[in-house]
Amino acid sequence: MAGLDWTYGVSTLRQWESADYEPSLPVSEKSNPLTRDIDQASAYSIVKMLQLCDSQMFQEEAGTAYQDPQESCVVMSGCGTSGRLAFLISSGFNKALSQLNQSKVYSYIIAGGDRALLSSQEAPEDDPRLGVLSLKKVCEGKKRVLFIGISCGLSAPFVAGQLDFCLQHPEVYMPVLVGFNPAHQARDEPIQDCTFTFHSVVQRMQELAKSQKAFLINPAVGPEAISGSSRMKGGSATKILLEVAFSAAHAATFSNTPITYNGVLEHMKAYERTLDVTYSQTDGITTLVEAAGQSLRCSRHVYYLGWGSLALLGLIDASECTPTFGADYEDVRGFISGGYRELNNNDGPLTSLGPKFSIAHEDFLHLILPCLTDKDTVLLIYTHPDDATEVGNMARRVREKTPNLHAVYHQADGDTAASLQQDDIKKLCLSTLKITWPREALASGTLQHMQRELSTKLVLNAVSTGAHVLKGKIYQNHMIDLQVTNTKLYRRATRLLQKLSACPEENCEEALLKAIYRVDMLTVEMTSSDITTHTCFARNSTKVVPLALVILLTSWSLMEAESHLKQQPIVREAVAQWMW
Ligand code: S6P
Repeated sequence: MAGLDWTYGVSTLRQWESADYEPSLPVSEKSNPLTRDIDQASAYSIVKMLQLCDSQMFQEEAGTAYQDPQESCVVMSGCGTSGRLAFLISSGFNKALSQLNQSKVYSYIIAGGDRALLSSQEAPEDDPRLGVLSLKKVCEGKKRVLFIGISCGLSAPFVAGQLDFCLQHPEVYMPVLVGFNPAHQARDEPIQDCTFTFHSVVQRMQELAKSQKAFLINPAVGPEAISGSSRMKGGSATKILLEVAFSAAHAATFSNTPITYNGVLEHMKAYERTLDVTYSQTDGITTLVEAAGQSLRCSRHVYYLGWGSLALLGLIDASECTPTFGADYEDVRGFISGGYRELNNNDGPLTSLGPKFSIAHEDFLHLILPCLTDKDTVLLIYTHPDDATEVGNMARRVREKTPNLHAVYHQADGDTAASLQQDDIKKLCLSTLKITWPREALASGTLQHMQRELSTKLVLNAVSTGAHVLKGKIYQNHMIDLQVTNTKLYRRATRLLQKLSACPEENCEEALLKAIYRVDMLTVEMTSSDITTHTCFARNSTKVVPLALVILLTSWSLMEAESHLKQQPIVREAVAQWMW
């Protein structure tokens, strides 16, 4: 805690809004002044910093018009986290429709298909044609489609392609764009073989928005705690915005509740309270961050064992560690009770795709439990009392192998039913994080459930981010060991190298390519290839950015730089010594 002051003034919270703060970057790529020292912080301070960052989501006045989706089909689409949230939200609202005996109207698209729900598939993000093809497939035979393209950074060509297609077919498609940058910061980089950029699509949409033929929902929610990590606030804000909109639409359609400004505001406030309820548990979250950090530091693992849709948040959080921190899929893994039956994804079971797609609790028991040690951290995620019996059984199995067992559970205030079971679970766990939901805040079962999901997302994002910070994967508040697997990440990596080495862009790109192709001298073929070729190749390279940085700072050969990084596996420390 030493040296950190939690009484940040409004000026620090809003510093990023100043016109001269990192002026060349869109909000979603800026480094957040609040987390500049996150790499040096204790677990407790990390959690407090994340809380401050998350609270920025409620600082802005959205002032956005919410529409009632009356059409026969609502499609949500996005890449990476945005696609995963499209899946989570469409599943939740389809369930709500089923409970009302209504047919399902929500569909999701994720770039790279269903495998991207559980694993990192960053390349398809760059492909607008793939976006259009998948949209056409989902909408076959539909007469009216409300299309919601989600791109936190207003940047994914996959989504730009879909929006462009919608704009060309207004008789069927009503396009909506959700993201978290001002419109003028939409990406303006040319897209291969396309006449449009994300920016030009946004401009066309802005024009049509005047006559309500297109909609943009793009409040700025402040830079991410870890620069560019839109899985965090970007993902949370996507969930909040779309759930508020769809809940209002459901209430209007099925219970004649008019959509009012105040109604929407009340709903937003319920989410704001979700942050308060969650972060009032800072000590408990800190314990989890420390446990997970310790496991990762000694090259062991973190396992999330979840029940219901809370488990899906675990699967999502785990899958994001690969692209975000250059982690191995085994470092942080999620499992869901009921496996693919519970997941209910478009393509059904994906187990045949490889070991990382084994996601059922049975898989955990067969594949992981036999080799579990007390250096691994296991986290149970559930709702009490709904899942208590199964959780108790699982806790006993895990406890036979390791005491490093923890629980995060949600419970309604005053719900004392079956608390004996909970006492048993508590005795088996090293720590239990109980999130209690005040009854007055629980307007309806659905809202309650969505709040619990958001709360779980915040806790797990804190655990996996904090643990990787403690492992030394972050420099200042930048991920230095990111994978360079699409254009956005390639550009981000080059910018980061420029910032950290103070070398010209040209040299930074050259060092990046040397690290990608693992050569001291680049061939003409390498330098004349396009970014897609580089990012394709980079899929099989590790430690690309740290390697490029060491090359830039030391003028060492590639082999020397590689062996230096091998001797000092904590990337932050390996590069930090050259930076001062
Ligand atoms: C970010 C995450 C990425 C993004 C994806 C889409 O933390 O790892 O997978 O979700 O790149 O970004 P965007 O800006 O189009 O929503």
